[in-house]
Amino acid sequence: MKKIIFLLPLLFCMCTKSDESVAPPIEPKSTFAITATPSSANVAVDENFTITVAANETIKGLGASLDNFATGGQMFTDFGTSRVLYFNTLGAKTIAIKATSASGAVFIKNVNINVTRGNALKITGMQITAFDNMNNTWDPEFGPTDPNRLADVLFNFNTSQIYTYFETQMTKRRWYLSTVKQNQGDLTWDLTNANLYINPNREITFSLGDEDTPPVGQNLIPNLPDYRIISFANYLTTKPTTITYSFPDANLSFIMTVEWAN
Ligand SMILES: [Ca+2]
Ligand SMILES: [Ca+2]
Repeated sequence: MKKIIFLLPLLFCMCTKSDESVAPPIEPKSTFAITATPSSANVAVDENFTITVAANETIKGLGASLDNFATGGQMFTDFGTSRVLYFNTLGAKTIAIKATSASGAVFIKNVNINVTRGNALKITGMQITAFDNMNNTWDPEFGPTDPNRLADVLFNFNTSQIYTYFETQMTKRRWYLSTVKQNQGDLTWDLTNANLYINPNREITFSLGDEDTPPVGQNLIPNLPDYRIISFANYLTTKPTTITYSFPDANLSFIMTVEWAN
């Protein structure tokens, strides 16, 4: 930290015309420092881990970021010293932990985590084979034989997620929103490159819609709840690569293509 504090005034001097130069501001000296320790540096998709933060002074503010605070701010809160986190995408992650002391000193500590697949299942494709009023009119502004009357179909996956690094409870949020198949199209989506890795014991909330202009759309699942829960828990031993989900009460069925971990 001392080197950084020294470099900033130096750059300032180099960029300033000599006749306008002013003395660099004197930074208040601080010995405030934190450590941030992950419970494991190698975790699997959807596997919980903790980061424990410790400091040599009372922490008044604490923030975390995956983009070095390019987006989002620091959360000032009365927090514990340990947080449960997880990732649902693969690869190397850098979590920047920013702490502020009671006197306003800031210290940033990076934590590097590598996320591996573990036993995560990968969703690779989706085909809608039936939905309510399929092949009939969802866009009544078009005539009874006009192909444009057909639904412009898209689907959504929600999963339970921790939205910020400081939530202690999971809430359901969007995991994936599909492209739109205009006027039903082929009702088939290649999801190979969508990076849809998920612990097979977790649930997905599936919803299906017709896109309109403006894109508010209509729900294609006619009765409540206007979504259906899907799970892979029944297939842990058989590990099929295609799974058909049918919900006759909603005239809904679809085939999901998946890839199991070895
Ligand atoms: Ca349409
Ligand atoms: Ca439409």
